[in-house]
Amino acid sequence: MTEHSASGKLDWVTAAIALGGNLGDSHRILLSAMTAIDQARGIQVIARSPLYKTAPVGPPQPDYLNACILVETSLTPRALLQQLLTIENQFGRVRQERWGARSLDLDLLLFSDQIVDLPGLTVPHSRLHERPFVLIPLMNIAPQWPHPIFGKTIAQLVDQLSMTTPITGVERLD
Ligand code: A4P
Ligand code: MG
Repeated sequence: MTEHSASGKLDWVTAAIALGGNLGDSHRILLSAMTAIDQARGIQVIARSPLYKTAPVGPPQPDYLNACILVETSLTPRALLQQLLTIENQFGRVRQERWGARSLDLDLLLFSDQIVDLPGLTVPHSRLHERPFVLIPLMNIAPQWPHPIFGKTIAQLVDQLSMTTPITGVERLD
């Protein structure tokens, strides 16, 4: 099927990406990573959330900076994730413990309205709907995007989450 991106580019689709980091100069690293993503072939950044200071989820570790971006891309989900992993490595990501401290984590959150379940690639990201440090930045740039599995928009997922757990530890930096 032929797809159009939000701006009408033929065969380009819109995707959402989360950025996070809590090692080194996270402010500089996140902004530089956004630039690197924009410069990659077949990817164009069309919206950036502000940066948010967030309390760590997982083992004890420093606070994170988190943000989300929307991109238009002509890549497949697999090729887009591969590009993100390459950029993580350029920024010195060393994988140690799961959910542990990292200089740069890039997660592919949403890829058009597609559901992808392949070895090493799950889209929508499997924890997207339960993580305030992802949902709050994403709501800033894509409140009406429907989650392809749950059928609820990002704003509705935030409402739903805040009914079960008060959303704390996500502070917008401007
Ligand atoms: N993978 C599969 N699907 C995807 C996808 N949609 N996007 C695979 C990205 N990667 C995907 O990821 C492990 C493997 O997941 C990848 O090789 C890829 O093939 P990873 O980045 O190496 O491992 P990870 O990040 O330690 O684990 P994971 O499960 O991605 O953790 P999260 O969910 O990213 O959590 N607290 C705050 N406040 N802010 C944070 O940003 N981040 C984490 C990491 C923990 N606590 C945090 C934060
Ligand atoms: Mg990750």
